[in-house]
Amino acid sequence: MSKIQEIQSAVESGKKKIVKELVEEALQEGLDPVAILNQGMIEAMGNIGEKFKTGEVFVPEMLVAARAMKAGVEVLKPHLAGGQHTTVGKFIIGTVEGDLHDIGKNLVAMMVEGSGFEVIDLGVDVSPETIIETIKANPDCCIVGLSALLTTTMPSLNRTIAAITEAGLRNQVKIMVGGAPITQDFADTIGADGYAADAASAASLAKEMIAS
Ligand code: B1M
Repeated sequence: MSKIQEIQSAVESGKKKIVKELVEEALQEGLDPVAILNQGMIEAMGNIGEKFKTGEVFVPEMLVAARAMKAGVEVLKPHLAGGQHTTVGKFIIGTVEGDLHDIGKNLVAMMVEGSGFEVIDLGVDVSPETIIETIKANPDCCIVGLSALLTTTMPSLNRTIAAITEAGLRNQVKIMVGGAPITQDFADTIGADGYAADAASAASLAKEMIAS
């Protein structure tokens, strides 16, 4: 079994300590941090999601796998995020109301921060009101990033954008959306300014948004 396959299997079985050790070893062996993330960890979460769908695993298994992945991401973080220190703008990010998934959102926050933004991470289950208060408290914020992982929380994206518009703040910020069930079409339908499929694309899109 290759090191990346070992990482994948340890993430899937929720072995947090072993994941940390394996990621450290993989980096020492010179493996590409992006491959460790994509093929080792994100693929493992995809597998665990499939097993959840077919009833082979339940919520506790998803939870321990998520914790194991987070432990691995902590080790990878300095190798992924890049070393830019100047601030190109403020980026508010959160997972929308009703949704507790934060691994993808955290990866987006990390990559966006690595590309030079100051990131204000509001966490999960973030209400439209909290987003609005945060924009008001940070009038220099240029982008709001919203993540949703459940089909049932996709309407929260819509509600959040509508609330930002009603609060008269829509022209002040660009809005980026993402998350597994989101598509470019959906983003267009709800009036977002942009959609990114993954964390690296989110970081490039953020830079494009402030350049335009
Ligand atoms: Co949940 N869950 N979960 N879960 N969970 C999914 C999403 C699911 C697809 C599993 C399945 O059925 N196959 C399914 C949703 C089905 C649907 O809506 N159609 C599901 C379900 C049903 C549920 C519960 C309802 C289960 C229950 O209680 N019966 C429940 C809901 C709780 C809630 O939120 N209210 C629930 C709970 C949980 C846990 C808490 C146990 C745990 C989350 C722990 C955590 O995040 N701290 C969990 C997990 C781990 C998953 C899976 C297995 C993995 C998610 C993940 O971390 N993926 C997931 C299955 C799957 O995704 N295949 C599943 C890895 C991550 C790197 O990818 O988040 O997609 P992702 O992020 C990507 C891109 O989407 C994008 O970039 C990221 C990096 O490349 N991206 C953005 C994300 N946000 C972005 C924002 C952007 C741009 C790009 O701009 C701002």
